[in-house]
Amino acid sequence: MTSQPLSRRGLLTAGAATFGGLLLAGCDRLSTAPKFQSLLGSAERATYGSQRVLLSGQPLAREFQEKDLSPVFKANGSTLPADEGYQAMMEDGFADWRLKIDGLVARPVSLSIADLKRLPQRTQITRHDCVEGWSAIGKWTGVPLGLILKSVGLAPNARFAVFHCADDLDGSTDGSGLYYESIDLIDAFHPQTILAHAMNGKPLEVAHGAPLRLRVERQLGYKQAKYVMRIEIVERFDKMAGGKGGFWEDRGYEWYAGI
Ligand SMILES: Nc1nc2c(c(=O)[nH]1)N[C@H]1C(S)=C(S)[C@@H](COP(=O)(O)O)O[C@H]1N2
Ligand SMILES: [Mo]
Repeated sequence: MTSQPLSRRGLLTAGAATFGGLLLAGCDRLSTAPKFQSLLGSAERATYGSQRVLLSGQPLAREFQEKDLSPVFKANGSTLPADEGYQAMMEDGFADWRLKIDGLVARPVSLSIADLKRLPQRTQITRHDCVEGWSAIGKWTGVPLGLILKSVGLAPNARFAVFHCADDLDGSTDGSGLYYESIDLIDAFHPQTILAHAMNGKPLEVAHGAPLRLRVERQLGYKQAKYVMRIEIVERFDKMAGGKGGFWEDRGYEWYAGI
């Protein structure tokens, strides 16, 4: 391992090990490094936890074909964050943007879009359902969130992933309107839960959450956080913002928005 908090090699190896069930046969030097052992230790605990759940029968959201893609996919909620820092990064093609992952993790990381694109990708065509009564079918490409969480190593008390976004949806100046969302580790490790950087084969447009948004396919539209800047792993979220785990949840919507 290099001295980086999380080398790409470490991320890929941990991902391959857990996804392919290979458990690093032949990587003796790497696997005996104390840093790596602790990473794998907690990652494995999370893996077992997630697999127990997956094996007990987590249905996949329906996936569609290219021919089913909606000709128009409405953009909803924020379509251009007002934040100056965000707009500066946008003008620069998000070259300076970094996704931070911190909280109850063994090794916090900061990843560029290029870093994310080098990891294993998943593409899925799914239907997005907004509570306002419209749906659209889109094709999403990105990195499975579970792969990243396994490699950063979750603490034993980790229970939720909180997505902090760049936009302030109610235009507050005190940060109380910043969009955020949260999901539990069951959904975080679900195979269709991805951090998407592309939509319909093209880089994600700003209106749809550039440069990165969450797709958590068995839940409603408002859970699909756009403009994700930071993922914080927590044990509880009741002391955060309005305490209900999301912008819309704080305003009365259900936290578990199953379809
Ligand atoms: N950051 C952020 N994420 C968000 C929203 C938002 O306003 N801000 N709106 C939500 C709602 S209600 C829906 S339906 C979808 C809309 O995604 P779209 O603009 O790609 O259609 O994003 C969700 N995620
Ligand atoms: Mo929505």
